[in-house]
Amino acid sequence: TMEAFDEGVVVLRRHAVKHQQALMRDIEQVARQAPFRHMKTPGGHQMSAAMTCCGPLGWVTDETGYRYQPQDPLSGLPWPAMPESFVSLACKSAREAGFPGFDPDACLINRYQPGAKMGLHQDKDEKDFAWPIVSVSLGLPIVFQFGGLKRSDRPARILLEHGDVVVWGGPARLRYHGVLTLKAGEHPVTGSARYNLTFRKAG
Ligand code: MD5
Ligand code: FE
Repeated sequence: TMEAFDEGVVVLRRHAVKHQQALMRDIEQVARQAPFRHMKTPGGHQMSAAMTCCGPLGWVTDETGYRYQPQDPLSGLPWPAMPESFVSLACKSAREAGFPGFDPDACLINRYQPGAKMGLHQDKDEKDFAWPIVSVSLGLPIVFQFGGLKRSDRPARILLEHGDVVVWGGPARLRYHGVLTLKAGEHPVTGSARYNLTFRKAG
């Protein structure tokens, strides 16, 4: 089912469920090479979501700022390759949402455990905002905040559940967004966590 939730947003509810085993296996595989870590923001705070990356570029934050870079700062090695299960789901979803030719070069993997959240922010470290961001939610549900182009715009709340894929393009690409605190729970596929994959064309 395809749902045009707001201009530029296409929600493919439960679209990733049929790929859940492959996706979880491949998240674990990436994390063996590039472990989940709590990065530090330039303001000196530790992020409550744990992150890792795969693909040619990975998103990092530290005391010096935010950026994409080809190496994992923990190891100095290139980020793990983007698993085929990730690439095919991201490209197929983008195509269904009206973005043929989407060829992501970065996948950020967020792991939320109970108590983790992400404050309102824009994703604007990528070069070309004409490409969408494709997000895939796995595991425990979370309340997503969908704001406007100004931080002060009051966000709408959307529940994101296991398997939901959202393509954020066009006028939605630069909207403020975040997630509320993850509540404790148990999910048959992910245990006590929520994972979110975001596919980006960064470079
Ligand atoms: C998440 N992750 O659920 C979200 C999903 C991140 C992040 O925000 O930066 O890792 S991505 C949601 C997104 C991307 C681009 C635009 C908009 C939402 N939007 O217009 O609301 O962990
Ligand atoms: Fe974001």
